[in-house]
Amino acid sequence: MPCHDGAVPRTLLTVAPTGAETAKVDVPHLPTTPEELLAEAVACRAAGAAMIHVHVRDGEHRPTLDLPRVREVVAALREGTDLVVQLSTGGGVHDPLPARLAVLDARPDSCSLTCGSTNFGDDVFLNPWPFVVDLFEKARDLHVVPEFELFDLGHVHTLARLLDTCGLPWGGAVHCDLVLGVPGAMPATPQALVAAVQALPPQVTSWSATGIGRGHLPVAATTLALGGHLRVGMEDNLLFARGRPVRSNAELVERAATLAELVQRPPMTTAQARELLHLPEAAAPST
Ligand code: KMH
Ligand code: ZN
Repeated sequence: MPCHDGAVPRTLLTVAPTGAETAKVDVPHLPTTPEELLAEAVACRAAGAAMIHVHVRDGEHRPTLDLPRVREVVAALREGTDLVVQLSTGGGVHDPLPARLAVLDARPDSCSLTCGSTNFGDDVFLNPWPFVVDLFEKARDLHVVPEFELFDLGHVHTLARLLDTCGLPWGGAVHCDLVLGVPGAMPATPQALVAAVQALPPQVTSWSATGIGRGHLPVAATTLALGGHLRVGMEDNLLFARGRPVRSNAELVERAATLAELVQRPPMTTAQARELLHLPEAAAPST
């Protein structure tokens, strides 16, 4: 459901700038250091993003869940922007569940919370039910707003089970993100998106979607037509168009903002995003 600004419905644009899968050596402009992440966050904010989905990298540009490093990145993003900071609790496919749970101790505004396991290329992205419940309860205890990640129709069903079993998350907003096109999960097609959206439980207050790879634009266009919000970024897409690599996350946000403007649902501000997610106002950034 879009957030309304007077008569104008608005679109939440989330940027996922890094992910855990792409190596810096293969894509040198992938933002991996705290400085690069902050610079990309500032540029994406200017282009219309209101939330950032963050995967942290170590000094060697490898994915890490090291808590001091995660805290450093959260602090840098808070210091330099007023974006809603969402930490990935998915990490990489080889990250142990306790370390993924511990990410919440960095006290982000939001966290991803994947509602089930899925094949993920050659690997398995593990999210057993007890872990899903632990993550939900820890997020609620620490006042972190979860974004429920749904890679498959079964995950939509599991979200319904979770809400029926555990009640509402902290703040009461139920925001989810449909991720389509991971090899092994639901395909990045309009048909799959429509099926998943139709199955969302009634407690859902807002949803976004992202298509991985070549299904990105069809998914984005269908999402806007259905009234959903958008996630974009180099975590999900390294090609801007056939044969043309993405130059920066900001250009993906710019394109999404243009699409949103065209359908008369312009990007929402960070304050509107906080309202949508039932988050308190951000402290003013120091820069
Ligand atoms: N990197 C994937 C295995 C999330 O951030 O919560 C998991 C992922 C989902 O990206
Ligand atoms: Zn992620």
